[in-house]
Amino acid sequence: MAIKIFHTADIHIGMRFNSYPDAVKELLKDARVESIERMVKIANREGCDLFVIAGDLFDKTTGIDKKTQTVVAKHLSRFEGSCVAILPGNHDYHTEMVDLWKSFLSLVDEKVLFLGDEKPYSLQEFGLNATIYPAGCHSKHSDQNNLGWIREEDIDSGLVNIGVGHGALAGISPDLDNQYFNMSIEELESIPVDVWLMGHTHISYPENDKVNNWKVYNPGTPEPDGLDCSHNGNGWVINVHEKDDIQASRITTGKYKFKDEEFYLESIEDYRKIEEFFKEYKDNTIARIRLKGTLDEDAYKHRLQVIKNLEEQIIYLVLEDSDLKIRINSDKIKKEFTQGSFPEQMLIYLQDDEEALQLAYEIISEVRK
Ligand SMILES: [Mn+2]
Repeated sequence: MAIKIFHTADIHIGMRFNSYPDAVKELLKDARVESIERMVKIANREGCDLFVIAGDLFDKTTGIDKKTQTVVAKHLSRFEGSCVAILPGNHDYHTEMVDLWKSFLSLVDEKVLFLGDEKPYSLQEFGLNATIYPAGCHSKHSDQNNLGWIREEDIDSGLVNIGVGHGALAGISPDLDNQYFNMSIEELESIPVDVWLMGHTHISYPENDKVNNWKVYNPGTPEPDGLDCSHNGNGWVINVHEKDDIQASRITTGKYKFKDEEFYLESIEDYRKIEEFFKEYKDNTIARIRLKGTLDEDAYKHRLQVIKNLEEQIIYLVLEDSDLKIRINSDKIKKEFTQGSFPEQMLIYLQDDEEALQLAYEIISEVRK
């Protein structure tokens, strides 16, 4: 009866990363393919029988070159368990018109089972006492999920029954316009399969790293894919000992880390906050930092040195410092304005009210441009 499953989804091979410089773009693109290799190694080490990709292995249905497809097929062929089951998601949906799957499935070995239709897929021929019930995608968008046919099925409770689905999980991933095969946890739980292996939502579910007898799983993407991704990439290892004895552990699978941070600076010492934060992030990090606050002129200029050091430490840094201001003091006023002039008089007058002084200085500087 026992089956050990490695569950991933949303690898999005072919994602372009066009907002990054070429060298960074290539690293991020390659990382998505490499994540397959890494996950297969983990699944082998864990002794998994079944490797499930619950949709969006590919980012799109066109433009995935043959070489990339071949490398993905090769990585999957290294899985030492019995079967690799692949569900089409809403990015790599399946129709007769889509050549991607025809092409890719001609490259994979006989362990790969493509879950392209609404029907039960028995795993007996792979030596596993289990059946998969898929709810994949045949289009990019749909206001209806594909669970309907499974509800009508006579599910044999003597086998391990595995639901594999792709769509927005209500309350967990946003789907405001109801266009991503929306489904609720309650709806999934009401169907008498033993586990649901989901994809689409890019964060991991449930929250705990280890759970017992849990039914609905979503791994989230295995490789972080942008500044809005705050996790390190995950997959689930789900051990179905018996139908009522299921243990699952979340596994970290990602290579790159994205950090989107804001720092408030009031003095030159505050740059330490940045150095401190990034201490643990070395070469596998991409970051955006937004600097806010007000600094004396020398401290303000020092930001360039701090940024330079950080740029050398991590892979790529985006700096947003338009909200970081230079503090206005009497020296600066004297240096910039003619003595006795109206602006000089006004700024001196406002000297004790830092906020008003800053504002007046900005307005005057704007007018002078
Ligand atoms: Mn998706």
